[in-house]
Amino acid sequence: MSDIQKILIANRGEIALRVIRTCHEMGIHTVAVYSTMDRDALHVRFADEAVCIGPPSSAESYLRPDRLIAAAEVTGADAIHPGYGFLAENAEFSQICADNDIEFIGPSPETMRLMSQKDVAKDTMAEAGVPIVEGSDGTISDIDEARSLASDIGFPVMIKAASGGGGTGMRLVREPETFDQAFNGARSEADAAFGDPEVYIEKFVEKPRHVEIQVLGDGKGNVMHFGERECSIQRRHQKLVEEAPSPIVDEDLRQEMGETAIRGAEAVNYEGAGTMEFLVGASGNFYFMEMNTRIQVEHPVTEEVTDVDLVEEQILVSMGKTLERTTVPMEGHAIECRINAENPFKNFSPAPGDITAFHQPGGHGIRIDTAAYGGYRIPPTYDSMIAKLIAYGKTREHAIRKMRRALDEFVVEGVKTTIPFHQQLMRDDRFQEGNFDTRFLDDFEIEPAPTPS
Ligand code: MV4
Repeated sequence: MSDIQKILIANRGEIALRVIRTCHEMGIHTVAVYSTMDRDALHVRFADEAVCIGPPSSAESYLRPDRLIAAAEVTGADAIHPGYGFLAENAEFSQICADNDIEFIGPSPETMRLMSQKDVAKDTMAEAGVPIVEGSDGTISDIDEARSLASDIGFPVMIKAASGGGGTGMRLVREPETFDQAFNGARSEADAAFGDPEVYIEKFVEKPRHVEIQVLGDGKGNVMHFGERECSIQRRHQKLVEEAPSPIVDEDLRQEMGETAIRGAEAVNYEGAGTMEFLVGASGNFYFMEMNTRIQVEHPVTEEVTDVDLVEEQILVSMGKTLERTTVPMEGHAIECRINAENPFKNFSPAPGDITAFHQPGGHGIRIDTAAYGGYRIPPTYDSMIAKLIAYGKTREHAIRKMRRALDEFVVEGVKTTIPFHQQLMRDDRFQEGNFDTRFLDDFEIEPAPTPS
């Protein structure tokens, strides 16, 4: 076991605070980094030390490996926790950390590189016996070859960017007549976004659910899983609500998906926390989509139902802890609502500004992960998430009741938030029945805001 005494958190906002909290519980010293925009941010106050790493622009601060390494060197930090976003899935950054004798809390650069190429990740998982969606063997650049393959697979098909993730460079093609335009469009979008036009093709899975399995590996061949999260409530590939367990996953499917996820992660000798994303079809058929090599925004719902601190586990495996392949039972039900500074009545348009009043709910079964406070100015520069509200109950119904009550208590004044959207969703019949897939929000009609009389 190599001891870690001081961790630099290469992030901001709620996730920086989240990591700082666990470090302090473990007796580990913390170093915050911040842009000049974040001078008054809570992660700067709660860390033992803080280093300014540049101007507001992420490209000149949180995304600068040289400045992060310099900050680690001057403060004597022996490890870097990347959080999510920014450099969390950047293989080059994790290599730079290694080159400077700083422990990167996450998988090896090789594993991160492998999983960042979605076609390669898919091949790797297929070889490990993980089910994948039928499609092209790797990327395909010749349009005639691609069109003929699409016909062989059968329409509808999806075209996906090899360097993608999210929905960028992705096209659904329902009939052969529109294939060429979609193929060229996907390639140029991928090239513009990632500097890589390569795409691959697969059969379209109708009305899928997004279900992901939380895994943890020790880098010595041992991987365990912590069950699934249901993440189908998304809008334009941004998750808004996540829950654990999934209303459609029973103990048999959980075991099957869990063992599949372990097999996949073991095949790449996975180290650290990771997520295997699956599409689940209407009959419980599931297919590997991609692997996220970071701690995710929605990790708290898994923590609530397994009673495991996943950030602590990340740090322990980085220190050399050996894992045992025990099953982690899930108990109860947890739901997370993302509270964003966005106007849900105006197409979720960003709404940065000053929080003039902030009262967060509390009480039994309620957890809030946030870095916001009354008087805090939400910068327009970074992401719009200002809080994660997590409700835990014995059953899904209990968790929904607690969530409704907590949303009704939450006061955020000065900026528009997604709270009214969540209040309506938690009262929606289909949501309450657990009867939804990834298209649910496409035709969810939000009731207009009550006009003040
Ligand atoms: C798919 C699919 C249907 N069939 N692949 C969207 C983002 C990327 N990570 C994968 N995505 C999808 N891939 C096949 N073969 C449907 C989606 C998809 C989706 C997936 C998860 C959550 C929300 C989604 C919303 C639209 C489409």
